[in-house]
Parts: sequence; C-alpha cells; structure tokens
Amino acid sequence: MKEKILTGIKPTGSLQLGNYIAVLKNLKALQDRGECYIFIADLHALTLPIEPEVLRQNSIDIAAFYLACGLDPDKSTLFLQSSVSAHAEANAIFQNYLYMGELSRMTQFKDKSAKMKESAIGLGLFAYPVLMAGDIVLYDADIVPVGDDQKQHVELTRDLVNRFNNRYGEVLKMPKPEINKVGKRIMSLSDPTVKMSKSDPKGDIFLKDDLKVIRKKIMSAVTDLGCEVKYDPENKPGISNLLVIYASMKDISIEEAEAHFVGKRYGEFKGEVADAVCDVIGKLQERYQHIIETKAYEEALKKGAIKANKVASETLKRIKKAVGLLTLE
Ligand code: ATP
Ligand code: LTN
Repeated sequence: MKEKILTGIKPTGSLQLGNYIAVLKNLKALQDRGECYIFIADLHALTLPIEPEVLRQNSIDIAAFYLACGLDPDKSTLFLQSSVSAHAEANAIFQNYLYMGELSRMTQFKDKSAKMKESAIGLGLFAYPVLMAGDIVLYDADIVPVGDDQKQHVELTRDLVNRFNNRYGEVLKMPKPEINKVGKRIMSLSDPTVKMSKSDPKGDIFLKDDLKVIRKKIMSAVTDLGCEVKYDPENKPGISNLLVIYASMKDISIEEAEAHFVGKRYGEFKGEVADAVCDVIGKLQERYQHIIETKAYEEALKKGAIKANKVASETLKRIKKAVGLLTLE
C-alpha cells in the first residue's frame, strides 16, 4: 500500500520562500513516493479578516504555484478545502473532542491573537486546529509535510486520533508530521529572529517578486558581526538563514554549503545566494505565468474536487457511524 501524503497552504497572502521550501519544492518527490492530497486551505484563510477578492486571487495563485512546481493532477489530488463539505462536517464533530485548554496553548493562536482585543478574536481562529485535524484524517493521511511552525497542530491531531480511537476503536488513521532537515523555519531577511510569513511581510522573499527585487532583498539582508560564513544560528542568525536558503536552493547539506563558502566574504556569499534563489524562482515564475494564462488550474481543481469528495465522504461516513450518527444509505 502506498503512503498517503497530505498538505495544505492557506491563501492568506502572497506565497513566500518559506512556503516554497517547506512544501512546494518537495511536491514532485512526494508525488512519486505516495498518494498525494494537496489542497488550498481557503476555509482556514477566513480565520483572520480578508477581502473576498484577495482571497479569490490568492487561492488561484496557490493552485497555479502547486502546478508550476510539478504537481500532476492526473497523479495527485489537488483541491480547494471549501469544495469538500466533509471538512466542515468533520469540524462540527471533532470540535467536541479537542479541549479549550489545549487549543489555548497553541503557539500560532497565541501569536496571531496577541495583538487583538479579546472581544474581536474569532472562534475560528481559536478552533483552527480542529478544522486542520479534520483535513488530515479525512484522507487517512500517513504523512503531513509541513514547516516547523505547523508541527504542534499535527501533534494535536495525533492526540485527537488517540482520544477518538480509544473511545470508538480503530476509526482514524494516525498521521505523522514530516519536516525538512534543511529549512524547517526560514527567517525574515530583515529580522532573522522572526519567521518569514506571508501575512507579516517583513523581510520576505515573495515567489512573485521581480528577480531584481529578490536580488536587492538578499544583498541588503541583515548579516552579523565578523566575516566568516558559518552556520551558527545563535550567534550568526542572519548568515545562518542565508546558508539554509542557499543549501535548500541547491539541494545540498548545510555542511556542503559551508564548505563552498570557506574564505569567501559576505558580499560574494550574498551574491551567490541571490543567484541560486533567482535561478530557481525565475524558472518557477515562467511556469506559473503559463498556468495563469491558460487557466490550467481550473480543470485541475474541478477534477481534484470530485476525487477528494469521494474519499472524504467515505471517511466521514465511518466517523459518523462510530459516534452514533445515523447514516441512511
Ligand atoms: P501566515 O503568515 O498567513 O500564517 P505562512 O506564510 O506562515 O502564512 P502558511 O499557509 O501558514 O504560511 O504555511 C504553509 C506552509 O508553509 C506550512 O507548512 C508552513 O509550516 C510552511 N511555512 C510557512 N512559513 C515558513 C517559514 N518561514 N519557514 C519554513 N516553513 C514555513
Ligand atoms: N495550518 C496550515 C495549513 C493547513 C494544513 C492542513 C497543513 C490547513 N490544514 C492540513 C497540513 C495539513 C498552515 O498554516 N500552513
């Protein structure tokens, strides 16, 4: 039996290099390895205020970038979360098996709600991991490739699966997070102590940035004291982040990247990092542009929705039966 692999990105903003390294870059290899369910977490994007037109455009962009990275709609299932109503139904059931205490300990919730008035924090933001747990178990996912920041949510899904299966028997499949060894958390270029993130675009490299802009951002990235190109995240967070980016673009280890830059100065180092990023992103942009022009994402999303609905509704039936909801055939 092939492994089932599932992951999603929420269309909250323009895709950035961290999204590429954590998910997009690995899509082709994942697709050759197992049965892939790759989606656009558009319901999750509603957990913070967003303009309807922006949400629509971002969703199209993510679909196009998935395809540009080599996702083949004949091999993998590409879909919009909101096209599969089982996600909302699973959410209604699973909200009773995750608790306020554990949800309030989620780092993402704490970060995103920190600057908000309590009276303005939506229930959806708080319950974000409930919907996410449903996304994962509906497809019996074995593997969930994500960046480091999402690990906690997948761990909570594992807790839910344990809790649910202890109560009702072996109903849900136990998923496992899978995180890149190199590039699990890409940091901002202007402040290497904070994560690069599409909704807080400070020092981000966007996949749609003009290549000249990307080069400029890298050349002016914050570096550290000294002049040695060395991986030392504690003392040299800026240089270490750029080394990780370089290693990810070249598909080499950090040690190999370090060895390549022995004796080179920061300026030369940054120039080579910029070349590596522009090379990868430039080619990606060409494929993306073609997909946008031909609207190839439309057919892919329609086809994916049919397959995803079929799989998810079967699992949902199993879940409903387990808890005692009548499923009349
Ligand atoms: P937002 O800013 O809206 O929270 P985001 O940029 O953090 O968005 P997500 O949609 O939350 O992106 O994440 C998509 C995937 O990219 C997830 O697997 C996430 O872990 C990963 N990811 C996001 N940012 C980074 C980063 N800086 N480094 C590595 N992985 C990342
Ligand atoms: N929370 C994730 C997006 C996401 C996801 C998922 C990822 C929603 N559901 C299921 C993996 C599996 C994020 O912020 N990137």
